[in-house]
Amino acid sequence: MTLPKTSGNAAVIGEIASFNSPDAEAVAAYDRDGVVCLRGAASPDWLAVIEAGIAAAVSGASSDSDVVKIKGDQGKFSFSSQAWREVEPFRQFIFDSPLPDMCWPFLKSRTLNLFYDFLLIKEARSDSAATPWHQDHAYYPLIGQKVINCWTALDPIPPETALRFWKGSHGPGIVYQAVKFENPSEDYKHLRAERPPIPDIDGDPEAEFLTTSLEPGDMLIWSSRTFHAAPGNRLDRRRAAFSINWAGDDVTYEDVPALETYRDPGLKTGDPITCAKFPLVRLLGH
Ligand SMILES: O=C(O)CCC(=O)C(=O)O
Repeated sequence: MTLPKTSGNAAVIGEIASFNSPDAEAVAAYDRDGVVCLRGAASPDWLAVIEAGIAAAVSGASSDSDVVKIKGDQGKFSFSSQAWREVEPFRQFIFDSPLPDMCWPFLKSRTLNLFYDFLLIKEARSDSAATPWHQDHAYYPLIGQKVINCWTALDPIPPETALRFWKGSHGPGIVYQAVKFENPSEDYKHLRAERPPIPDIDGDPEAEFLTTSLEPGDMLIWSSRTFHAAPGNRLDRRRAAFSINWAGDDVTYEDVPALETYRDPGLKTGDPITCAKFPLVRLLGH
């Protein structure tokens, strides 16, 4: 499979390991690679619920949202975070669907906390809406390893618009600097300069990359420390995803500058994150 590159010369070489359920083999592949795919994780009925949520979110129900039109592109891209607090269908999907029980095993945690939801829509021909290499964790005021992103495809996602992952990059546990998405050559506004800068991933001859095509309902699960990137959407149709970010029992809050999406004014450094904004969704034995 030949894919357009984010930049540089390294080839994409592997397929993300795929499973039908979060069994021991799937968890072992997640531990090894930092990403796995659960095929058909969201049923057509639950996808319809998410679509009802999107209709509400894009008509103004979600206050933490943004629409971006890059000069020269025909299509816009838009994103929305923490919409579950305002959009009932998103709340249903997060709390009432099989989703939490599908995601929980990957954290190997006594607890499962909702951190935030994220809706990402790249409209048809949002060619320049590329996502640079980054680790989700670089943006979070969180300490701990047990944070995962569970990203459900809402449209068919062929190789030319698929996410790609740097295999095993979660392994060392290092959090690198955050990149400014709109302009990677400028500093991110909450940059933590004490962290190492992102290495030249595409230029690293040792780096192995993983990707896969997705159908609606397929879910990628990755560690918040796994580097990933994605191209813009050159297709003549929407490329959308709804992701839920979960935290486990080794995670505590760090009171440092970060986007309000990820902060709660009632939490202090060292606190467990459970609060109305980051609720506890599962507790072992209950
Ligand atoms: O789908 C994309 O383009 C990027 C998604 C992503 O990087 C994320 O959700 O963290």
